Amino acid sequence: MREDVIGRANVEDTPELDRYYEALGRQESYALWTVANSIEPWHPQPTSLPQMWSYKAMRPLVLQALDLVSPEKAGRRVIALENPGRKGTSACVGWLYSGLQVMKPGEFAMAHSHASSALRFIMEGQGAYTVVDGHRMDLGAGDFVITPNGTWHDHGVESDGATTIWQDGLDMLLVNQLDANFYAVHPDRVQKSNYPLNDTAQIYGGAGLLPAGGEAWSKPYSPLLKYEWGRTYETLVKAAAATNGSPYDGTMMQYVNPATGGPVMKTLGAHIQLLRAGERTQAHRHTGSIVYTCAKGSGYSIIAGKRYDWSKNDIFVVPSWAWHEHANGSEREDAVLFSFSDLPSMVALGLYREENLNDNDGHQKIVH
Ligand code: GTQ
Repeated sequence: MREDVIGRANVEDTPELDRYYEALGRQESYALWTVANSIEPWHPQPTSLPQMWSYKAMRPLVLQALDLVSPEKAGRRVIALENPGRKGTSACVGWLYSGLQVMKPGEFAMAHSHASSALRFIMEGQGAYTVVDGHRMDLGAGDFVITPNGTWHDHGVESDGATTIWQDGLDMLLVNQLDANFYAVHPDRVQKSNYPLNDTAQIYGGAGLLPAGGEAWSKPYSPLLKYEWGRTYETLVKAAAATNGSPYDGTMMQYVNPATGGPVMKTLGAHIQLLRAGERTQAHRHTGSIVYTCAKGSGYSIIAGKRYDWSKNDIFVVPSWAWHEHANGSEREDAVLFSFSDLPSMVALGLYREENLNDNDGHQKIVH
């Protein structure tokens, strides 16, 4: 890719150079100027596309898997989301993976661990649970739970529960790109529960309170493993009453590690944002890929100039550096978006950048 710009590679092909490139190739080498403009783009050039997955369309397909395959054979019964611009990479957007896991009452997925970090957002069901390093948690719709890098985890649904669908989010594709992934199967099929039910939420999920004294939390992830929907929504509503929020994100809060105030895990983070009835945000863009799930209400987002209308449990993605803005379509009900992202990785690596759209009242032009 030649560019007629000073400081950029602009070398025309000649038969002599072609022969030279072939000789370099035979020595497992190449001339930088043949690829320099592509591998040093002026700005991020994601091949991921904005995309929305309608829950109404996905749900029957996900439920169909219940009769087609068992979790014993599948390991985990998950229908994963594939970005149309990234076929064959298993990516939902960027290097983020996401899928919809389904289990019926009495089923479980075997205990395992990996170097990638995972998180889950519960979409529907009853009686689901997950066990993380011996901490058992019950999970209901809207709950958010993390299974950080290296922790043992197994999941299931109690026999008197209801079929459960939850969204998984993992950083495994990024970890694989970095050639740093490991996987292990637990010696027992399921972990014993070594602590009182929901103990981490009871101990670390309080109103700005942390255990005094004792052994300080030193692990590189949040000691609070489950963030309950009830408290989350209540906090959002209270915050929305006390602040105008951000012009780009509405009233947005980060799920944090209460011991540090930082993201829940080193590589993956998650946010929850409330758009008041009728609220419409302005456009901004930043590095980092985002997967959004509508947790309540309905509305639309404009991503890279195209409008996506969403309602409960619809999932949509914003690739890195894509302009995006959100709107609550209702004049009466608030709308809530859950999202997870690789923003902690971007920040940790010093790669986070952000820009606001200053034209057109901060709104994108719709591209048809
Ligand atoms: O339960 O950690 O959707 O390892 C894909 C891979 C979930 C999990 C997925 C996984 C998990």
